[in-house]
Amino acid sequence: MRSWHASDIPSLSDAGLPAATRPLRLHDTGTGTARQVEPQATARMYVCGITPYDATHIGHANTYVAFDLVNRVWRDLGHRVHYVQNATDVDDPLLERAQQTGEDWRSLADREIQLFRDDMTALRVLPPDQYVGAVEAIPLIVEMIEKLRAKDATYEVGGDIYFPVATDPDFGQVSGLSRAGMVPLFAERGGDPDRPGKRDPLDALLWMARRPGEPGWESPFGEGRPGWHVECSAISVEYLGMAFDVEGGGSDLAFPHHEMGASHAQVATGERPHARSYVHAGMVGLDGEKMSKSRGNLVFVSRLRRDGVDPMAIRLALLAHHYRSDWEWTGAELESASARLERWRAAVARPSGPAAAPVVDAVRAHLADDLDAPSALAAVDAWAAVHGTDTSAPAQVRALSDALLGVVL
Ligand code: 5CA
Ligand code: ZN
Repeated sequence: MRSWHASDIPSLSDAGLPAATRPLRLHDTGTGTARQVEPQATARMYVCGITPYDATHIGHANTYVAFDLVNRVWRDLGHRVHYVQNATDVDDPLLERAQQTGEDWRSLADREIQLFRDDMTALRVLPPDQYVGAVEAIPLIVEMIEKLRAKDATYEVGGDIYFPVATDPDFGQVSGLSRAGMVPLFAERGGDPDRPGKRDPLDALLWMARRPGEPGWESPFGEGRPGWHVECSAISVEYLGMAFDVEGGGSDLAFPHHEMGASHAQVATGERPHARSYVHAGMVGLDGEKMSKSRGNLVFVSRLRRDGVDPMAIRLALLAHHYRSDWEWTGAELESASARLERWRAAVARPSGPAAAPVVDAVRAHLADDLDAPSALAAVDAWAAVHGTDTSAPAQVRALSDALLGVVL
């Protein structure tokens, strides 16, 4: 599928600033520790994309802005970044929504994906190099299921194909959860632990035989559609290979989604790990509950934009929270972000300011430390709060904010 427009990133060295040196450390969910990610010249990242209905709410935006920081920090360090994202353009919740409203599921998905592209462009989230829909990935998905079948890592229940988790000795390492911790999450997040005929309640659906009234595609296992986890597993392995640097998404994807995807990939290829680090953003809530399409308690980026809110203020409101924290969206978030944006804009519009090198160093240090954006913003606040005599500083801080924080002043 078409990705979206990449906003320009100013070069900090052209702005007269020194090169970045501090490697990025990110919190890895499975080990529960912050680890240095050590990408090669080309850093490789996969971030799970939207299921295209009710896009783009503030929770989605928070997750994509978090991984956009990873992308920007890597680029600042001189890496090329190979970034891949999917869109789950056929799945149960999308089909259910289309059925409820009587809309064709394809037009619903197309419209929401376009809305998402527009929101991401407005928020200056750098686009993936490959933006891949589940439907267009069906041949890749079938190929992965065939590989699993050849390794005796599939079985059938009532025409549907399952993956036995027992075939992956590393199952559990992505989320770091015990079995007792997994079972309730599996049921809550789209799994079917109680289905009769499964060998293990946690075994994951790879291919679902076509149900009446639903779309289906021909495959060696009969007409049907792909399960959810194998979609991201197949797309990531096809475009990035194994042992790519970061797999990302919101914390609700750690289990079962990223756990299952890793097991599928590891068993299908015989290589490990699927990703070197599994990184998860916190959940944004509204009125005491996780913001989610199924609950309907949503604040949309497009709605805020239509109401005249500056997308850079939305971005600053998100960056004011550490990406791993769970937090609640309120109108006050936006007010303080808008005030901060005004202060920063006023400061870079001055003819001179305090020297930029210390604030550049501070922003880089905070972002390298597991993306501590709130501290990075505080460093820019401190710079903007005082006057100075360095005439190159305002342009340098403008370039810093644009390149590393994605906030155009
Ligand atoms: N299509 C799948 C991933 S393959 C999916 O989870 N789609 S989604 O539309 O439900 O979510 C898209 C991304 O936004 C995921 O990374 C998810 O973890 C994240 N997300 C969803 N709700 C929230 C929320 N309330 N706060 C933060 N992130 C969220
Ligand atoms: Zn995914």
